[in-house]
Parts: sequence; C-alpha cells; structure tokens
Amino acid sequence: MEADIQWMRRALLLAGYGRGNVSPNPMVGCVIVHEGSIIGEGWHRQYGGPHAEVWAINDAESKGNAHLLPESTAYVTLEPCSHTGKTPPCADLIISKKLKKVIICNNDPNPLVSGRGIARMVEAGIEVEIGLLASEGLALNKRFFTAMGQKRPYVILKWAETADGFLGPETGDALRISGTLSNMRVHQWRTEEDAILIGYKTALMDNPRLNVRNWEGRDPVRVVLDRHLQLPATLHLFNKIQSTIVVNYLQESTLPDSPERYSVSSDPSYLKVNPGAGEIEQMLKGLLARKIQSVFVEGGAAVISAFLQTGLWDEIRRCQGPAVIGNGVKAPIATGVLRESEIVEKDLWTHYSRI
Ligand code: AOF
Ligand code: ZN
Repeated sequence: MEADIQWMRRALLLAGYGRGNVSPNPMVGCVIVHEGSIIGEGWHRQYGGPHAEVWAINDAESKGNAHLLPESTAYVTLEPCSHTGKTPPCADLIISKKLKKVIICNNDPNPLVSGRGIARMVEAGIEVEIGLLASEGLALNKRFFTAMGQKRPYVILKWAETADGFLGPETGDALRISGTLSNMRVHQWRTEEDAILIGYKTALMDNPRLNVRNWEGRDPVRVVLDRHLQLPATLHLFNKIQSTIVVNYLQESTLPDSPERYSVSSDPSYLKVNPGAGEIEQMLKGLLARKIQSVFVEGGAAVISAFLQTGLWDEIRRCQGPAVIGNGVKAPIATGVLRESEIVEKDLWTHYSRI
C-alpha cells in the first residue's frame, strides 16, 4: 500500500541517523502508526544502546499513546531481535505491548535471530509482513549484510587519478589531484566507515594522519600494512589520538578487541597474517573478528591492486582531477587489473567548485 511505503521510508530515514555510531550493529529505524498518524518513532542510536523498537515504544508511551499500541502498526527496518545481547529481545517487547501488526523491511541474518523474532511474534498472534522496501534496506545496511553473509568487512577502494589516468609521479612525490570539495567528501566518507587502510609505502612517504578534519564525525580506526614491523613509531599514524591496527607477519596482539577499545586512544594493536596469496583474505577475517565491519582503502597503488586482484572489494570511489602529467604510476583501470566487466553499476558525476 502507498501509505505503508511512506511509513517505511520514514523508518529507513530514521535508521540512517545512526550512521557512524552503531557499527557493528545495523542501522535500524522504527515508526509506530495509529490510524494514519505517527504515535511514536525512534532509531538505534548507539552501539550497545537500546534498539530502535525500544526508542519508538518509549516515545509513544512518553507522549501518552501507550493505550493506542494494541491498535497500531510498527514499521521496522529490520526483523525485531529475539536474543538477549546488550539489550533484551525487541520481539518480546512488541509482544508485551500487544502491537497489532509489524511490517518489516529485512530479515535479520544474525544467526542469533534469523527468523526467530518473526516466529515469536506470529506465535503471539501479531500480524507480520516482511520485505517492504527490502532493496532499500539492504542498501542501507550493506556493511552489516556483507559482514554477516560473506564473513568479511565491506570494502571500499578509493583513489584519485589524473585526467590521463595516473595516481601520481613514479617518484612518489605528492601531487594534489582532487580539490577542496572532494577532500571534504573523502573526510565525510572516513566518518562512515569503521576503518581506514593504507599500505607501508603510503604510510612512510606521505606520513598521513588518517583522521577526520574537513567534516564533522568520528575518526575511523587506522589500519596499516607493515609486514616486517619497520615503520618508525614517530609517524602520525602511531599517535594515540586514534587507534591503529598494524597488519604484519611477526606478532599478534594480546589485548582484547572491541568497538569500545577502538574508540579510545591506545597503543597500536597487532594483527598477524601468514605471507602469501591469502594475505588480504586473512587480514579481512582478522579485522572482522575485531568487530570492524567496513574498510575504506586509501592506497597506495600496490594495496589497491592487491584488493582488486583478490576480488575482495565491494565499491570503488574514484576521483578524477584535471591534471595531466604524461607519465607516472598507472591507475588501476589503465593497468588492466580492474576490468570494466566487473562493474555492475557506474555513477557519473562532476563536481564543480569555483577557486
Ligand atoms: C533490533 N533492533 O534496532 C537493532 C537490532 O548486542 P545487541 O543487543 O545490541 O544486539 C545486536 C544485534 O541485534 C545485531 O547484530 C542485530 O542482529 C540486531 N540489531 N535488532 O531488533 C535494532 N539494531
Ligand atoms: Zn532488538
């Protein structure tokens, strides 16, 4: 029904307000409707905090609408949970408040839930509908669904290249390819992912901070490939303003890993991989085990190529600047490592800014 779509769109919009704060949990929104009016709504705001349904039911109750719940429909973007995790099961809360109907966008693939939330509500006599705006829901939580389904974080490769297809000069000297607006966008993107990853050479040559400066939001965890632990501790990357994970061949961390740990300043943590073809895969598994659900790969050329070669990537964000340099390090499409046939969808946009 048209109205159902409208309410679910609102639930999806609210879910998105959790972006950057709820990972590794999914973004979830909930709108409770009684006779064509919203009587309560909410979203999952913070990892470890109450789920969307709790906020929405509390909202309805605090506005004096508790008595209307048994005649209302809840639009929830994800199957209400059935497990006791950091919070009690949402399906049980919905049952105890006797909601009439629940409309859901996506099933929860979490093995702790996986259909049990729905089954429990149906058993209790609640009318349940599944799959409204399902593709929008999958897109919103692409990180969560990739992590659950493929047992690895969602991978975004990002690079800037010149108009003639180079990443920069062979010498490794810095070249400003992208403009101010693109830089702001990149910093916004950094706030949206759990981790930002670079290779050894980029760390050494550019000494990047990998924090968020040109946008408002949280800093991602930094991940650096330093196979033989040779990077100097004086690099910005090792300052204790953000957490850093060092992927290497020699040593594993003994410290406990959790999202809480990664949100505080601390000594670097170590992730050991075995040398060879499976390095990227091992690293991604190790990052997922450390509750990292998405990785923003910012280079350099060797690292990007390694990801492209393994096929372990989900999205590419390529910025093409106006500079022409004639020769240098070839960008991935020019090297042939990225085949046009691998691209299922291509956005074309131009970003103009005045100097
Ligand atoms: C819901 N509503 O708003 C969210 C759900 O550790 P916990 O208790 O926070 O549980 C996290 C899991 O709960 C998460 O992996 C996912 O399966 C589900 N998330 N479920 O009913 C919500 N965020
Ligand atoms: Zn829940």
